[in-house]
Amino acid sequence: MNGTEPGAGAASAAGTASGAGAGSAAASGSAAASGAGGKQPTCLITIGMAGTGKSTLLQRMNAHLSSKRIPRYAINLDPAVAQVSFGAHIDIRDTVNYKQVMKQYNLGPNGGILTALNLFTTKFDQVLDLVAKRAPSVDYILLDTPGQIEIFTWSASGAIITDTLSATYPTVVLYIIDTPRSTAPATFMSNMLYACSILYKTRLPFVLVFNKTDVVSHDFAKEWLTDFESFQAALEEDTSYMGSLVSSMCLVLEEFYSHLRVVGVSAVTGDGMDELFEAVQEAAQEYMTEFKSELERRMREKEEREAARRESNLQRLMKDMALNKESEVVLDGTRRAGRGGRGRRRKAAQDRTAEDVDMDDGDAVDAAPDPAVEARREDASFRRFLGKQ
Ligand SMILES: Nc1nc2c(ncn2[C@@H]2O[C@H](COP(=O)(O)OP(=O)(O)OP(=O)(O)O)[C@@H](O)[C@H]2O)c(=O)[nH]1
Ligand SMILES: [Mg+2]
Repeated sequence: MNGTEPGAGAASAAGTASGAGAGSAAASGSAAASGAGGKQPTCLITIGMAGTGKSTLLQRMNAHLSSKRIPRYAINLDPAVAQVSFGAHIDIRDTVNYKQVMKQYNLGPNGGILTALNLFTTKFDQVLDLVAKRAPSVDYILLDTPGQIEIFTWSASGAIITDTLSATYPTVVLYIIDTPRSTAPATFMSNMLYACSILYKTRLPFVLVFNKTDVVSHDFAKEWLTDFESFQAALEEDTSYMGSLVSSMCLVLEEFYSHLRVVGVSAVTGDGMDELFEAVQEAAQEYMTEFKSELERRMREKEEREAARRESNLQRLMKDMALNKESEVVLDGTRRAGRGGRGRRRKAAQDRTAEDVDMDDGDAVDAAPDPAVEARREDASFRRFLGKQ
């Protein structure tokens, strides 16, 4: 991981365009949000099954932004890609060699990619540091991900990536669909179920991006998403045993559909880019109005739970210490010698002090540490320690 500028023209565009960003960004519908901490770029995470065109679309988005002189920062999270066609500022392949991961952990390609990403996310705080340095001067952070969609449905790394980014930046998921491959109702439904589970897991604003519209228009999908009966009609032609299941799933997903933004694009021809960035801007706005407050509520709840846990630990500790203090009062020296480690150490210290004082012909009892003072000191230092937890 180096976080250096990409070699291609994108680098110079990103670097030089930052000053011009404001005006041109507004013209193209830049979603850079400004909050209390200054301008915040919008994170766009492309997620989708293998071969749907995520990397090609990212390259297209990068070129689109570059043509409008909008500064952006690109991150490649696919360890298995042979060539990164957009200029990645951070590339997972600089940090993890997934082929070696496969060998070392005796994994197949899918397991290798998943494990490589898991290893990389252990360093994600460093990635965030690099991003934070450039964040004030860019409008978008673009992330390409591998086609192993399970990363974002159940793997730990997916949650770390989406949670940490969305905790700082307005974050939008672009769920990429291969339009020509989704024309069969059952395949379409299966794709929607994936999209739904990703939305459920990430809880982030979502744009459904129907890619490859140069091959097949996404009009059929728009119709199916908004008109239940037309989807039913398509299903009736599908006589497979899945028909009735898909039909009932469709009803369940109606609510999901009602919150979706849908756009059709072609990563190859560049069609639909303006619509895509308009949808992104709306989604980023939704992050600010709905998701951010929900996220902050979840973080507040977590902090409250932590504070309650600390307080309860402290109470238990105080109780234990109060018991110890009572013991100090009632127990005599002989009894103290039989106590646990701290009591023994304190007794030894007292004995040493007594010996020292004896040598000076002083008063051993006066020189011994006052248990009450000591307990107060311990008390204060434990409070400080728990405060840091
Ligand atoms: N016709 C057409 N082909 C496309 C489009 N977008 C991508 N492709 C092609 O689809 C294939 C897969 O594209 P990628 O961008 O590698 O897909 P990906 O989702 O990144 O794939 P993985 O990284 O393996 O998950 C390539 O052959 C692309 O040229 C498009 O809009 N139209
Ligand atoms: Mg790819």
